[in-house]
Amino acid sequence: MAVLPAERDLRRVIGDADGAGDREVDGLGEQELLELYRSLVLLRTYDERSVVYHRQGRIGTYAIFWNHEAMQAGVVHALDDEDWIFPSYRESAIGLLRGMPPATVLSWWRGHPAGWWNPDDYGVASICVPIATHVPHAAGFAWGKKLKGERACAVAFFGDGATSEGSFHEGANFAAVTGAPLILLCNNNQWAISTPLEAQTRAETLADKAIGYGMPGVRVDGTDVLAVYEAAREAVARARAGEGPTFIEAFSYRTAPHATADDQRAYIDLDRVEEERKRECVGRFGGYLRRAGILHDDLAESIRTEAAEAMRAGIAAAEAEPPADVSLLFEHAYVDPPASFDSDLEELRRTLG
Ligand SMILES: Cc1ncc(C[n+]2csc(CCOP(=O)(O)OP(=O)(O)O)c2C)c(N)n1
Ligand SMILES: [Mg+2]
Repeated sequence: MAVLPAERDLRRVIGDADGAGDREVDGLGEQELLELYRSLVLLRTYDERSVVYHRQGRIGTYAIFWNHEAMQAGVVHALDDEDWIFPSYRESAIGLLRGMPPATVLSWWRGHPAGWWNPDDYGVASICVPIATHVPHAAGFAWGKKLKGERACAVAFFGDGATSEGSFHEGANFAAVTGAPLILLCNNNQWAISTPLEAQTRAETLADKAIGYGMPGVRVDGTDVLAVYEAAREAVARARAGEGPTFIEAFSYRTAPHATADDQRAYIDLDRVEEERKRECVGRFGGYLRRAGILHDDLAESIRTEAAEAMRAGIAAAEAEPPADVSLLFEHAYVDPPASFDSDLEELRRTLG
């Protein structure tokens, strides 16, 4: 297999605000472009409402993904339904693009068992909170698909910080050696909580790491949904053709706190954040569609309203779930429960009143 040199230039499809440089993507007609826009707005609405629900005490700590929507939607639209997604906490709501109800994801953030979906129902694995530990899971899963002669591929989402973890290395190397049909989607938002990218690596770009594994590495503008889509579509085609994994570095800048528990004023330059927010991904794609005459105010408003309605119904359904029984904390932990199991549970029930 010939290994392409990792590309240092950021791939872009969407041009400037004045339309200079706008390109078209082969095979994407008006309907597909609007579907992509709907997905972006659904994710954006989910994210913005979730911050409000957190402030209102209706969900727990929440990992904000504002301005990461393009890398998530761009990839999902390049997949077929049979392909699997392995999300990190940053892609918690990616299942919405596979028909998962908002109530399910909101329940997950409420710490309620109604938020535990069956991965098989959506082709979406459980949300992975430990950094990078799902990369080997995705690699093994993809290899399994190859061994079975199935057509499906898998994509693992992880951050810039994750590339410093042993699990990332093991998963990437394993996928390369086995020729697994895997897409390694690195969300390079240049921060791992308060650790900046320059403290993370001496590599000039994260895509350069792909060379060491013997796989192609490409860099795309992570706030350009069409550039992400195009790169993901190429990676999927390689995977299906038996050419193994691809590393995609989706480059952006984190323009929201790491999570609702984070006060980024302690370490980030807020002027830079303001600057970056002006190029946020939903507005950028909206501008592209308007310049192409595909999107107009009424349509944009109805897409926003539809997403807001879905969230209103979602939080109502999540809050209508009866509280989970505390015995769940103990069940499934042991094949043979220890002798103290029953009295421990009794004590917990007494403590909780
Ligand atoms: C194995 C492990 N170590 C540490 C943490 C604590 N932690 C949570 S998020 C995070 C930063 C990860 O940054 P990055 O990979 O860039 O992803 P991002 O949050 O920017 O999307 C860390 C260190 C963890 N969840 N898992
Ligand atoms: Mg990061």
